[in-house]
Amino acid sequence: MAECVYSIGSNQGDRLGYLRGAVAALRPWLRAVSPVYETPPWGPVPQDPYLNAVLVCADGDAGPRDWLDRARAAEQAAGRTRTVRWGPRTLDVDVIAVDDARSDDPDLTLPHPRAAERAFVLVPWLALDPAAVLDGRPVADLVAALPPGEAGAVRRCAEVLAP
Ligand code: A4P
Ligand code: MG
Repeated sequence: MAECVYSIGSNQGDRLGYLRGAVAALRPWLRAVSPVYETPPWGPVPQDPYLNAVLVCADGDAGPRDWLDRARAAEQAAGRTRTVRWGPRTLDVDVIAVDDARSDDPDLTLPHPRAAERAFVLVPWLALDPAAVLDGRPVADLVAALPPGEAGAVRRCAEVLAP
């Protein structure tokens, strides 16, 4: 397995600092970093807006489990706090896809089962890679298929995560 796409998000405390912490933790494998977007909270829990971004990493020797371990290590390094599922957190690092790998394992489901419906994943990913494909479908098509207003509701920020 060569390439991993991560979604990173924060909606507590120093949000940009937490995203920068994730970039620092994943630096050894980092290949590309999307712009940062401020995004309305998705899901059943009322909470503050998120900052989200997408990272592409590569390592020819790594398998899907290695990428999950690296995501968890990045969350730990940021002192992640989260008490409620889908609730506010300092840092969430989700594995969106690892090459073309498919998995139903609840510990690591691939591709990420909700990524295709999430503007906060798709819009940054498309900005980073206009040719991106998720589970055989162009990310550009997935963005176009989002419910009206969702893609426009995620707003690109001036701040950058990495040079
Ligand atoms: N897990 C299974 N597959 C994966 C995968 N592909 N990547 C397991 C990462 N983890 C995966 O995750 C719960 C369990 O999912 C773990 O045991 C892991 O092994 P978690 O990170 O502990 O809990 P969570 O983040 O609360 O759950 P989940 O399902 O990852 O939540 P989501 O779906 O990521 O939702 N709104 C905006 N705008 N931006 C956001 O970033 N994030 C969430 C969290 C809610 N609303 C949001 C955002
Ligand atoms: Mg998560």
